Amino acid sequence: MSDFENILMEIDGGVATITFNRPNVLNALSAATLKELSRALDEVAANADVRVVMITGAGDKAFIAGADIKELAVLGPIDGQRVARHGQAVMDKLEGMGKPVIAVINGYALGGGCELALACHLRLASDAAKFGLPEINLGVLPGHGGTQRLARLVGKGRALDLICTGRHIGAAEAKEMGLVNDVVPHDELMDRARELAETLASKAPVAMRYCLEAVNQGLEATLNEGLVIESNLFGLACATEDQKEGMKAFLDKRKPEWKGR
Ligand code: CO8
Repeated sequence: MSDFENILMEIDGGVATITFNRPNVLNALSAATLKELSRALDEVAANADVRVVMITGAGDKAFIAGADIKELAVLGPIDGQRVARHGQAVMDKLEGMGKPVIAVINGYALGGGCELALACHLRLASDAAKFGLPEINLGVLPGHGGTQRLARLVGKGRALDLICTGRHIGAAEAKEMGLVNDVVPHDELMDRARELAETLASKAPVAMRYCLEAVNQGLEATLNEGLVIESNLFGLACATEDQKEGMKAFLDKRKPEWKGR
């Protein structure tokens, strides 16, 4: 197991759980934390036993309350751009890792924490969670993909509302605008997240990767280009042993046994 200082990583039955573990600063994303996350993502991407990743925050109060403001406060323009690009690259790695990542949002998801949740494929929130992109209150703007991913997820008008006012919203409003997939009672969050992760882990892994790719790449393309991406991936899926197994299992009226090939 890896030697992380700012995160915890646990792998259990096909599900890797990465927990941001700096509760005394509400799990603020320091540069060191971001580097560890990047390393953890490389490890789970390379581990064929891991089918699904859950990301959450330690303690009862925060998922991640943003980038570490102590570090941001001393940035000049060159480093500001470099640090933003690095954070964006880590979010891209998360989004493109080929395995579904669930943000399990147990409290404040602000600034870079909200941006990290936006890079995840699914977002499950506690009813105590709070969301926001308050960077405008610090004299800056979101720098880890928030201006782009939030607008794509909830639409331009709603994204500009949150980005330009910096206001915090509760879980119910986040659900209503499509920022999160579902909201559950705080005490049930981890159990419900685990159930969702196990459901995803029971699916055909290669087809799962293609689903993520088709949606992610297609959203950046024209409809026609997206449909070509989809049909090409569909063709590739038809070349897998899992396609033969999935359809044979249906016809045999039994559960499929995926090989991930
Ligand atoms: N960075 C560093 N420390 C933090 C952060 C943070 N983002 N958030 C909380 N903390 C620390 C507090 O300073 C405090 O430390 P201490 O006990 O030493 O005083 C501790 O965590 C507990 O916080 P509070 O006492 O403030 O707790 P409250 O319950 O009173 O308030 C809040 C909770 C509302 C979440 C409040 O802490 C808050 O507003 N935090 C900052 C939220 C924020 O502005 N986040 C956005 C940061 S900017 C960002 O994320 C940019 C991302 C893109 C970067 C691009 C790179 C260049």
